[in-house]
Amino acid sequence: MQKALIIVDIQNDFLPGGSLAVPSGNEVIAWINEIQPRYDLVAATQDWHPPGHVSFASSHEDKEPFDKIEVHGHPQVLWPEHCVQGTPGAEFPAELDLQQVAAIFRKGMDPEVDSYSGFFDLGRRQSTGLADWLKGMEIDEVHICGLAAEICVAYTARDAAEQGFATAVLERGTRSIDQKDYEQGKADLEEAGIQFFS
Ligand code: VGL
Ligand code: ZN
Repeated sequence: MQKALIIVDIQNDFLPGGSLAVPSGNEVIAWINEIQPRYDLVAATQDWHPPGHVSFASSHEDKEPFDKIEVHGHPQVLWPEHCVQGTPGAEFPAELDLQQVAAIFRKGMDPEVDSYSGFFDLGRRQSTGLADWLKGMEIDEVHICGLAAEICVAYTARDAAEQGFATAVLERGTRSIDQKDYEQGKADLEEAGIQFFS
């Protein structure tokens, strides 16, 4: 078994003080640093939106953050502006150890389509190449940590399992924005065969 760790969206905007902060999101960083040496391969994802991205409430008239709309026939939650390419909010925090990170997969770059998973956008139009890269590295098991637990971590885990990887979410390495949404999503993921390690 070759095991990979995927660190999802540990970026300043998702940390306390950021524009789309995950409560206590900063608490996972030291542990994620500590566990990286246990893996054969470590990758990170980076939410990386152009200004005016379709997922920003500010890109739509009369909309507020957390309103729900439809984009190209898919439900879309509208967010505060976050992780805009080249801004400090999109950067990884200095405390996150990137030394062992072999590759960074950026997502959410299409102005018209949002992307939660590190593998595919929400419309499933484009792949980031993460699955093929992991397979090329002969990875068969992936462990997922990062932010936010019920959004980008959950979508990444679902796609990892669907791509045929033995998949686990590392609960010590993740935090949610909404605990109730997380618990609901967790039940669905467990049904899809995804493990949760506490
Ligand atoms: C995320 C909302 C919008 C995340 C990214 O990383 O969980 N959430 N973009
Ligand atoms: Zn985003």
